[in-house]
Parts: sequence; C-alpha cells; structure tokens
Amino acid sequence: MWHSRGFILLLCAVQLLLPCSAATSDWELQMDSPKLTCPAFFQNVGDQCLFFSFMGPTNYKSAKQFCDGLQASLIVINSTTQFENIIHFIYSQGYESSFWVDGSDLKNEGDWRDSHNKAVVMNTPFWLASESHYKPNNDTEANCIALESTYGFFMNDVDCESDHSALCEYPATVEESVDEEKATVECPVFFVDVGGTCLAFVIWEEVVWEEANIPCIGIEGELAILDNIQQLRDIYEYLHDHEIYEHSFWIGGSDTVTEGEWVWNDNSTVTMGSPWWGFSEHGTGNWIQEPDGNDEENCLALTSEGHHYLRDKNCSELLSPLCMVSRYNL
Ligand SMILES: *[C@@H]1O[C@H](CO)[C@@H](O)[C@H](O)[C@H]1NC(C)=O
Ligand SMILES: *[C@@H]1O[C@H](CO)[C@@H](O)[C@H](O)[C@H]1NC(C)=O
Ligand SMILES: *[C@@H]1O[C@H](CO)[C@@H](O)[C@H](O)[C@H]1NC(C)=O
Ligand SMILES: *[C@@H]1O[C@H](CO)[C@@H](O)[C@H](O)[C@H]1NC(C)=O
Ligand SMILES: [Ca+2]
Ligand SMILES: [Ca+2]
Ligand SMILES: [Ca+2]
Repeated sequence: MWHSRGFILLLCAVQLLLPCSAATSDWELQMDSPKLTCPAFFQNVGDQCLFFSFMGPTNYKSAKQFCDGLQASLIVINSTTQFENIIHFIYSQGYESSFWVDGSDLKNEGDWRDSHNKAVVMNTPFWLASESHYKPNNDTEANCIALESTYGFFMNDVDCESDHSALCEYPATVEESVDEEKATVECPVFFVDVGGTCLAFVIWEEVVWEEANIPCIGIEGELAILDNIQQLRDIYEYLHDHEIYEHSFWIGGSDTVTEGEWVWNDNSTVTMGSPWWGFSEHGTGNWIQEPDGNDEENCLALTSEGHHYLRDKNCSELLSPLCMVSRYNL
C-alpha cells in the first residue's frame, strides 16, 4: 500500500478544477444566483465560495485543519437557502462523497455548537429524519455532523473519527482575535499563520520520513525547519488551540549522513539539548535526553507522546508532515 494516497487525490482535485468550474457556471445560470469571483479551488455556490475537497478521506479535525489551510473554514450551515443551494450543487455535480460541516456536541452531549460556539440549526429541513428516527438522537458515539450521500446529504450525527471529505467556505468565518500582540502574516494557500511563520500541518497524511517532503512539495512547501525556540512554543500552542495535539509530525532534520550530527535539510545545525529536545525514560527513573536512538533513530520528529519536543525517531514510522513554505521558488 502506498502511503501518499492523499497526495495523489490532491493532485486529482487540482486537475478536476477546470471541468468542475465549467459545470458550475451552467448551474449558476439555472440558479440565477449572484456571481462571485472565487479564489482558485473554490466554486461559486449561491452567494458563497465553496471548496469540496475530496482529500482524504479524513476525520472531523483533519477536515477543519484542511479548510484553515485554505484561509477558509469548515462550512457553517445556518440558512435553508444556503443548504438547498449546496445540495442542489452536489446533485448537479453528481458527487457521491460525504462531507463534514462545522458543528459538534463533543463538549456537551445534545448541545450542538459550531466552532464559534453558536448554536447549530436543528430539526427540519436540516437534519435527517425517518419515521422512526429524528437526528441527532443523543448518541454519545456520534458527535460531529456529516452530509452523506446515502442519507440524502441531510445533516447527520456521526462518529468524529469516521472519514468524510471537507467542505470549506471562503472567506473564513471571522473569529474574535485572542492574541493581538503577535504579528500576523498572510500565508499562501494550504498554510496557516503560526506565530508569524506559515506552516501546514498535513494531518490527513501519514508517511515515512523519506516521503514526508512529497506532500510538502505538492503544496509548494518543504519539510519544516525551525530556527528559533519561540516557533516550537507557537507550534505547541497552535496544536492545542486547534485540538490537533494528538498528531505527531516529521520535520526537516536528520542524522543520517553522520550518526549523531543533527542537521536540518538545508545543512544548518540543529541546536542540541534543552529547551529543544525532550526526555525519554529508559526504565524506571532513568531519564535520558533525546536523541537516544543511535543508529536506529535518525529522523527528527515532534511527537504527541513527546509533547512536541524534538525527538529522534525510527525513520520508517508513519507520521504527518509538518511543512513550511518553500524557500526555493518552483
Ligand atoms: C451564518 O453564519 C455565517 C458565518 O458562517 C454568519 O456570517 C451569518 O451571519 C450567519 N447567518 C445567520 C442567519 O445566522
Ligand atoms: C436527548 O436528551 C435530551 C436531554 O437529556 C432530551 O431532552 C431529549 O429529548 C433527547 N432527545 C432524544 C431524541 O432522545
Ligand atoms: C548538504 O550536505 C550534503 C553532504 O554534506 C550535500 O550532499 C547536500 O547537497 C547539502 N544540501 C544542501 C541543501 O546544501
Ligand atoms: C523501524 O520501524 C520499522 C517499521 O516499523 C521496522 O520494520 C524496523 O525494524 C525499525 N527499525 C529499527 C532499527 O528499530
Ligand atoms: Ca452526540
Ligand atoms: Ca541517529
Ligand atoms: Ca528517540
């Protein structure tokens, strides 16, 4: 099995862009909806610019992260015409996937909230209903919302870890700024601003280290190189703020050329010791600072178990790439 399946799907999505947008304009004529100029990848549906990803498939959090990387948001459905326009668009394209939309009852069973903590629209005509079921039905295993082709693209409560495509809306829904001191930068498509650095947490892929640069190149990036400790802090905070801290990442450093000599992919030196490198326990009470893997661990990672400190890991492990914007113009 090839680990870069998601990446290939991404390329397909890019290639599909032309035929897709051609089909869109036919539908717009029928809908007589206002014309919007949408950014690349996005299609005009009703009065919105939407991106139907077909990446993945991914779980709920990955889908959110994917949309954030497009300077977009997982779509908030809150009006009947908007909902109808989306479903009609899906019909017109013949999509057979299912899509995540923003909203969950993870915090409080039965209390459906979107990412801005606003109440999600409930009941008819949004949620799936049969004669014996009216969704959502207080299922503690089903805490996120998907539109599934098998259920007529109605809103349905499903397992947040199940796999669906992302449905993103542009522009991103506005969030109250929490941290005004930090400089913000405009990041290219697929990247998010992490303390002033544009990074992409590619949590919809898990690959060996040697292949981790491939998805980065696919989004005009390269495996991340960290050159100051604040970046490590900013990454940590981002992962927690966005509730994706359970993911582990490959970054662009290794000691494959000379065992014990840690270099970034641009051959600059990786700073050793604290506060960069984490500790591991070798037997009770025997704490050893990483790197600790000698010849068996030659690749640099920020792992969830390791609380996202630097660690040497077996290069054959499957982790998600953490990409930065490429410094080489392609
Ligand atoms: C629907 O949500 C969008 C954000 O996605 C917001 O701008 C808009 O005001 C909301 N509309 C209603 C009717 O709540
Ligand atoms: C779900 O639980 C809430 C509160 O416990 C209750 O008011 C509601 O009727 C329940 N809904 C269904 C469909 O069982
Ligand atoms: C890094 O050094 C290696 C060998 O020392 C060399 O083959 C490689 O081209 C260098 N890479 C860069 C980006 O300079
Ligand atoms: C590294 O991980 C791979 C895959 O899990 C495994 O086959 C290999 O034996 C490991 N190598 C070492 C040196 O532990
Ligand atoms: Ca639930
Ligand atoms: Ca090593
Ligand atoms: Ca290690």
